[in-house]
Amino acid sequence: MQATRRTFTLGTLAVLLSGCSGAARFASTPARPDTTLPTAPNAGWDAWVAGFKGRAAGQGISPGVIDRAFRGAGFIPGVIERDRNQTEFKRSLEDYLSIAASDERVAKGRANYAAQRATLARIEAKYGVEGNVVAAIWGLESFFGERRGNIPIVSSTSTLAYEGRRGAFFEKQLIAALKILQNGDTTPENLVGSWAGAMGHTQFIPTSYELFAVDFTGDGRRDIWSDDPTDSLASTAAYLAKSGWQRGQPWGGVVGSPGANVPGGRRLQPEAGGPTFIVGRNFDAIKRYNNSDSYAIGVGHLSDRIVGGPPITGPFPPDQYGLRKDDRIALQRRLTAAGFDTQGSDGVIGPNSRAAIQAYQARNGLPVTGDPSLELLRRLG
Ligand SMILES: [Ca+2]
Repeated sequence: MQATRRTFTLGTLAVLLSGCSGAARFASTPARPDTTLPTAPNAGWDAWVAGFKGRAAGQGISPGVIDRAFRGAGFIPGVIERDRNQTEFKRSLEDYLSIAASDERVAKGRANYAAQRATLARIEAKYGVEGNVVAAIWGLESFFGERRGNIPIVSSTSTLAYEGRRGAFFEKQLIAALKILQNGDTTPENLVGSWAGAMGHTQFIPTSYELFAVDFTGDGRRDIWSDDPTDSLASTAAYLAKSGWQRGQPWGGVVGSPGANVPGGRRLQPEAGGPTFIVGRNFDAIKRYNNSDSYAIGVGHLSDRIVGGPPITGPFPPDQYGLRKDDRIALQRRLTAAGFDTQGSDGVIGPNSRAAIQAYQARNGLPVTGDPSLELLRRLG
């Protein structure tokens, strides 16, 4: 289940909230449907829904809840498009960490951690999960609530159940979503999330919600969709606690760093030529949230940075083009200075950097590949 989640996250970024929560401060604004992914008439989906309604009723969902949930719902072609365009492309750990613990995310992490300190302390007292770790997951999953997604979940999950690559998985998500509505935790209008059904500040899929979500504000609703992140943060701590989190123990760290002093820890070198980590049970608990070494290292590292820890400097191996991070940063700066804007210089060669390289190549009569190279770096020097 969790292996499926990883593809939904980290791409997907703070509302600076004061330490006090409450209905007055977080007056709920109804979610507006995502106009970038509109529904379209689809007779096959209609027929599928007709059959699904019987199966949902068979699982105890009331006809009234089912009818209301599907009122206004529809097939979303854009969701299928995104599902099909998912590539198995794997980022290097260095690139991943550059994004997961970017200067902006670390700064917002510190501000949000400070703003939520009282809430996070109460959550830690109840679930035994440190607040900086919960804040790090919040930062990776939704950029501290900024990117929660506003695609209607009944439409997205029914679209994927009908025509996606993992139909049975998404039918389960849809049933779990209907149970959320039946339970009264939120309304059909507010039941929104990412195109792949991940919801709220920490991007729970409906079945994870069913297992782990908690009401921490005390209003009787497990409201992870609210602008107030309290229930989401507590639900995340509850998830980690049930996954074996050990309070007071480091997740791990680069060999030789203080974090590497993990009782019962083991060595992990994700990439040849890259840093070796010592990781422990808390690393494994984070992987239960999202089954990826890079994700767990990213959460652990961001959690350290939020409370003042230093960056991981490597050593990391050069990339497939023979460039190290300093080279990539220099390339981005030189391209930008030459009038080919890479939209920042974080050392990660993404679509903006590739477009800038292509524009430079085209202008200079070079083969237009979009690929960085040491030769290009020298040319621009
Ligand atoms: Ca609540």
